[in-house]
Amino acid sequence: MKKIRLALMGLATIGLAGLTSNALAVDVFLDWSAADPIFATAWAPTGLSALTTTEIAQIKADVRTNLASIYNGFTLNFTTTSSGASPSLIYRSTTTAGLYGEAQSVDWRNIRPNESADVYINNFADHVGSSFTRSQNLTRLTNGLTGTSAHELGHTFGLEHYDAYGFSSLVYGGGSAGTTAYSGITGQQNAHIMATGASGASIATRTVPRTFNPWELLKLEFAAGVAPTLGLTINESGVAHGTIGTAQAIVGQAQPISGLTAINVNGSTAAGENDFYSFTATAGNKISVLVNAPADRNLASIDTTIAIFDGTGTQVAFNDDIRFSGNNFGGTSTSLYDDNSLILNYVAPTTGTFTVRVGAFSATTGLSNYNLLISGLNPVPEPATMVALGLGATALLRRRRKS
Ligand SMILES: [Ca+2]
Ligand SMILES: [Ca+2]
Ligand SMILES: [Ca+2]
Ligand SMILES: [Zn+2]
Repeated sequence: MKKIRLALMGLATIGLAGLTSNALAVDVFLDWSAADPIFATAWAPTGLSALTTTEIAQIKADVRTNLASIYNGFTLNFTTTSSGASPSLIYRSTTTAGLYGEAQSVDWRNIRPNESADVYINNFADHVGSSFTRSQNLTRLTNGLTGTSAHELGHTFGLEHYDAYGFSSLVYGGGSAGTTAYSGITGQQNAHIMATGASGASIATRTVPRTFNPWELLKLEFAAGVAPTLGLTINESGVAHGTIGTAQAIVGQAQPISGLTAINVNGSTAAGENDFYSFTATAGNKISVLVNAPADRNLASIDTTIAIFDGTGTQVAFNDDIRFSGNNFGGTSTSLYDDNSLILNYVAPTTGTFTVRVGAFSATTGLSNYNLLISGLNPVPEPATMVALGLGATALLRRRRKS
């Protein structure tokens, strides 16, 4: 489905090559400098006496502790003193009703390291009320501020709202044509950090602790400077791979925080071109495939499609656009989020080779770049695949002796 993208003008094209793992912790500055007077607005509906200086300090301390817990394993250090250029969360107010926070951008792979995000304290007034005790209201406010802080920061590291649906009990339900919505969604998405109003997030789900699901964690593992073991990104092969038979063989890398195995491919298509990638998966593996084309990074102007084929060359899963609304995900009738493509948790029915096709909705679409993130593929290449990847027999023998 064609949708006009909002172009972010004036941003230079940023190269994708050369990203490496960064073991040094990155400071995230929690900027509360404007916050204290705004807490009165957020607290007003409680009808209780004003928050004390001590209580406000405790909220700030708890938000910081909670963020460290939510981002546990990542190389982030949440600090309340600015150390110069660093990602920052700015606690302030807004005149826009209902807006809890706002991120500078959605920055897949964290190409821009020092973005900021706002958290609008005044709008958290709807998280509290006179029917709750002082202690309950403090907890509700703290949980709300924590969730939005983690959410907006997540955007600056590349997370999208649809990532909230990447919980492991969700199973691909779109059929071979991707026309059917996934089933079995009963609100689980709203227990995760990237949940939003469109996914059905409510005051009830915003006032309790939320966590990242495995798919959200995996995408964060591709955020440069944030992941202790940066997800593997390779470039598309220069050799034509426009059919299942000529598909580029890829293998995954195990990621320690999400526990998933994944690879990201930096590729492009010209008008009428399809790119095929093959990999092995074990029966029961949950295969997720995202074609991501952030508009501000010259990964734009493409309305993508993706398909998965089994070892017999039969199409078993398909997606054109990313659609969701509340407990509906996928299919063709739910609300359009993005004209990129995402298949979540296609369960491999057998052990063997699978092939993914990246295509464009329109065969006349011009040259464009994309990132293809695949998880659930096997990490250890079969010998034949290793040869195809250019790893010689010597390397293979050396590997075997060591193991
Ligand atoms: Ca960023
Ligand atoms: Ca290509
Ligand atoms: Ca599409
Ligand atoms: Zn958001």
